[in-house]
Amino acid sequence: MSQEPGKIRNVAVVGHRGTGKTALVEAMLFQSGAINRLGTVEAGTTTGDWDEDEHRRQMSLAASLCHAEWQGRKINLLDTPGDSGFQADTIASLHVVEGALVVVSGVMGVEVNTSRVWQRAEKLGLSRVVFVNMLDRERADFHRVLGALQEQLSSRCVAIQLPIGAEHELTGIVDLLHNCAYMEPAGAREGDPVPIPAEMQATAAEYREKLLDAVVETDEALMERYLAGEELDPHDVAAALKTAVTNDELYPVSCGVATKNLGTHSLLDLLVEGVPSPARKPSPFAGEGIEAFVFKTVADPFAGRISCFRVFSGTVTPDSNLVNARDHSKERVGALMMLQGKEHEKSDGFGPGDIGAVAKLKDVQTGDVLVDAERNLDVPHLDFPEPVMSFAVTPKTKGDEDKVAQALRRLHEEDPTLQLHRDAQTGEQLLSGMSQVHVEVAVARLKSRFGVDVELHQPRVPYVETIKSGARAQGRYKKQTGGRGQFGDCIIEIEPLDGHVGYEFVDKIVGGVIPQGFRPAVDKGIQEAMARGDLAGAPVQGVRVHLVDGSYHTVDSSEMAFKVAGSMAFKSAYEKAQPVLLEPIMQLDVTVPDDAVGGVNGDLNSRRGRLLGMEPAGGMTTIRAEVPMAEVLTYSQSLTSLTGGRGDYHMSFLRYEEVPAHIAQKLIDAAKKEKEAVPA
Ligand SMILES: Nc1nc2c(ncn2[C@@H]2O[C@H](COP(=O)(O)OP(=O)(O)OP(=O)(O)O)[C@@H](O)[C@H]2O)c(=O)[nH]1
Ligand SMILES: [Mg+2]
Repeated sequence: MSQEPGKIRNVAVVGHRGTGKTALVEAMLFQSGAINRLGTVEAGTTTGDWDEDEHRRQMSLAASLCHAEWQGRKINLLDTPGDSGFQADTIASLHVVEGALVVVSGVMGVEVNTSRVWQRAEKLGLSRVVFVNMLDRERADFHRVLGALQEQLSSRCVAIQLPIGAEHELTGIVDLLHNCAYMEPAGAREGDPVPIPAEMQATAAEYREKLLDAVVETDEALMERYLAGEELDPHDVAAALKTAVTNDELYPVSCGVATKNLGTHSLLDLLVEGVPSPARKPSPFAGEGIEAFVFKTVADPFAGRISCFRVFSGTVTPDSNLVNARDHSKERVGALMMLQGKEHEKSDGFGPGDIGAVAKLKDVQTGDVLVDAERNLDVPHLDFPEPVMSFAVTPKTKGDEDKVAQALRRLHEEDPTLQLHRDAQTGEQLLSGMSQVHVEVAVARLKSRFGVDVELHQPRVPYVETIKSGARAQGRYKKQTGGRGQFGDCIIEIEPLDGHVGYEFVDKIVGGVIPQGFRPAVDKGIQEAMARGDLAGAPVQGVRVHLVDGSYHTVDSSEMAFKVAGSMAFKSAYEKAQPVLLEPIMQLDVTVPDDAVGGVNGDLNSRRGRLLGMEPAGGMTTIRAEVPMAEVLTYSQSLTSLTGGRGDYHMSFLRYEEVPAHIAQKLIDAAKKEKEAVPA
């Protein structure tokens, strides 16, 4: 039956790509007895990375929900992807936990996404625990990494464990809180604690004092006793530590080797003793009746759609009837499932604070809240970032367009940062995502799950055209063939609009030289001509048109004739009004390690970029620049090679600007060639 909230811990395991999160979750599951074999990422046998694409790429692509039992508590563990291309699940996971377990590499220390996810956790007021992993690797150094954590993340990071030995001579860890040691179990379950080895005692005492100093700092009563020289009760210290972690005043730093299962005993103890239970953190909702927040959707080809939810209040039981707070639609909850990676086990209910899953809800989406009765709720906003890069997609088999769109809609349900839309201007289907790998994985899934094959192309840059000066022109359409003729005649004046955006049509006809009924046809004809500018076939914008004069024929004039006249007038005025080509300018924020700043700046210069500023913070620098979109269509590849994969960027549309003459000429020539090749 469902757990009481005080006996639950909800922990998102987060950190930079490849720091060993999945391996560490595997080790905790193994240590706690939830699984019987310690799987490896290499063999594709971990509980967290169960998807085929995850095996192929040796990385987590989505969050996995797992659970372990330790000291009579249920610990829900969310193994999240570290790659920023797959951050949607990481962001959503942080909304349903009280604590974040931040995993860092003992070699690399604080990396780009370590800082990013730390800040996200901070914004959400989550308690944080750090695990310094991979201490068996060459050049791993716990003390250097501890210093980096304190300097770059928070001075309130404090060691709660220490390694015994280093690199390949690492033999165990010291648990400073419990004053004991664990010897390296070489991949077996960690046994009972042993006394701290003699050669470690002095160092352990030194760091234990630092830990006590940090803890009593947060607790006045304890501080008084400590200063009076009293020996502190370990239970009191643990209780004060928990309060400090709960209140975001202290960040304990633990350590070990995930792949050898070293350090997990102490880490599990720390999650139970240090991380607050749901009972100790306030609910973001009203806190009455049933309130379950759907944070993740899995498009399982066999089980159908699976919704993962976190209960904030009440108990969700099988066969209950709930209401979606978003649109008040009714949802019947069928069988409930407790997930362990891809395995599911039937559950008879999830109480307040717990995390569970349910299959086949009607139209529940990620971000929805299910309630038992209608009430007004402030639903937390999952602020997913906008995609940064787009590819044009075309089905390999003609006629598969609908199938592709439908399959991509399903993938979008699973991952909202994957988006599909048609570019109104270029007519292309654009698939946008957070990184090239992100989009490539989506394409692989289209094939493996939905059986559709697509090709990716570089998208076309949505150039536009505009005018730089005013001009006046006449459009006169006259046709006399046999019976009734066609006649339309108008004179227009065009001028640029501020900022080169928009279109305005001003009717200045006096005395009915063109009858009222035909004037909208002139407008229409002009707009049709503007859809494909004569410069490079791009749409024209930023033009105000005055319809100033004209004439008509009582019998031969028609709407059609005035439309053609309007279009002719525009084309001829446009030619005289200094037409130019505009290109989209993007704002680019690139975050790279300090040592890569020179190279990245130089590269941005060669892409016609304008540097706006630089903000260094903790070993990383964020460079802000404006760059033409045409120059950064494949920026992610370049950034990866410039920074060895340690860089990250975000891009958004800023405004349109005139294309420099020499580049514009090439585009105009290319457009001409294309036009000649394809007869209109
Ligand atoms: N030597 C050593 N290797 C480790 C350790 N922990 C993990 N690894 C290896 O490091 C690689 C990455 O581990 P993962 O567990 O996939 O890392 P992750 O943080 O889950 O990666 P993403 O999910 O892609 O962010 C794998 O090859 C692991 O076997 C460790 O403590 N020591
Ligand atoms: Mg992983």
